[in-house]
Amino acid sequence: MNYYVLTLFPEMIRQAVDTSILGRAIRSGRISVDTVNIRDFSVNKHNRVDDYPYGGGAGMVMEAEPVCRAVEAAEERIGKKSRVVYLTPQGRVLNQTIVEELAREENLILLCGHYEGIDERVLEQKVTDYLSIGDYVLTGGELGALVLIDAVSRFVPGVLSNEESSQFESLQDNLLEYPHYTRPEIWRGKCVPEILLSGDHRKIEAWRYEKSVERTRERRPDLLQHSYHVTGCWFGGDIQRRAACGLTDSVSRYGAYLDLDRKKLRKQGKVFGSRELLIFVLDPGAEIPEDGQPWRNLQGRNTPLVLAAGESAKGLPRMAEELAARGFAPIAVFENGCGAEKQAEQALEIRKKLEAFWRCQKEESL
Ligand code: 9D3
Repeated sequence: MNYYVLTLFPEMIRQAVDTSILGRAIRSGRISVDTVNIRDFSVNKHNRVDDYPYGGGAGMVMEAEPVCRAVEAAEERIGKKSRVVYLTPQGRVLNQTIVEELAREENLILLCGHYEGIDERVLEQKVTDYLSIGDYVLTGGELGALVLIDAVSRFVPGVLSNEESSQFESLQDNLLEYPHYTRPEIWRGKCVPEILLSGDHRKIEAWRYEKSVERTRERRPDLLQHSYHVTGCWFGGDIQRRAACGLTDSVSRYGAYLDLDRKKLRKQGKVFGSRELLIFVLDPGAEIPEDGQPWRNLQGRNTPLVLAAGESAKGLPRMAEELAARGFAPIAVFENGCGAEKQAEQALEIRKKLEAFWRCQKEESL
């Protein structure tokens, strides 16, 4: 990932990115951070880049021309079309989904404003994304750019070591992380929860999930409104099972698995709620057993659904329709493969679709 930061204070960017994990990532060539000093593109003999606002009012406004030339300088260095992110309190608030989406870019141009803002005309011409880092007031865009660089770089392969990278992100499932403990077992009279010493991994998992939910309810009840439970199910063989489990694990820390090939399950069926997500992987070429289709006893209650199948999938849209008639809301249908290479891409797509789904639900209920 190559970042191009356009700013009046390049040393502020350099200071931060040459340190710690980002510094290491730069030295190993996994990321690069180029700074472009907007002042170098001043069109004024006093090197000024700001002027009074038309219409009056407080503060100064950054001129369009130097900003435009700075963007073009970055575009020339890159040599192809890339996103231009303007850090501004008026942007969409950055979140983990946006971070992961940005991490898929090869180059990012980050524009940092100062003073009251930047002449609207150059923004209209050059900016592709308006992003804020939260609802509070900063003195300029540099800290926003740094926050973005830090969060995005974690998703660049090789930036985090195995130790540092967690397979599971804290915000998966929209739940906070469970509490952590290390030695000593008793510290100033306080014990480590007994269950963590039991060695019973199923129980430990269940306890951690419970703690995650409890903690989210206490500290971030707003997140809980968007929490969901993921079930990955499959119909077919090992390939489908692996795809279903892989996809489930990449969107959820606490996902469940369901083998639709099991006769018993086909008989008893299962009803999913609206706070669940069903990921359904099948091989549409597989022989469908006489006692019905694999979805025969699956029922949704407005349950978001992801359907995926192997390369030769044909009947998928029809299956999506049938499942829709059974109470599922198809949010994504992947017809062309569900291998490991595609997994990260599909997981991100699922998360984006799911967020849109929740947004829709919320609007409908208003
Ligand atoms: C004091 C000026 N404000 C008018 C009431 C508008 C204003 C302009 C520029 C407020 C802050 C800034 C500088 N902030 C950023 O450039 C910025 C920012 C932020 O302030 N909050 C959250 N995210 C970001 S990203 C860039």
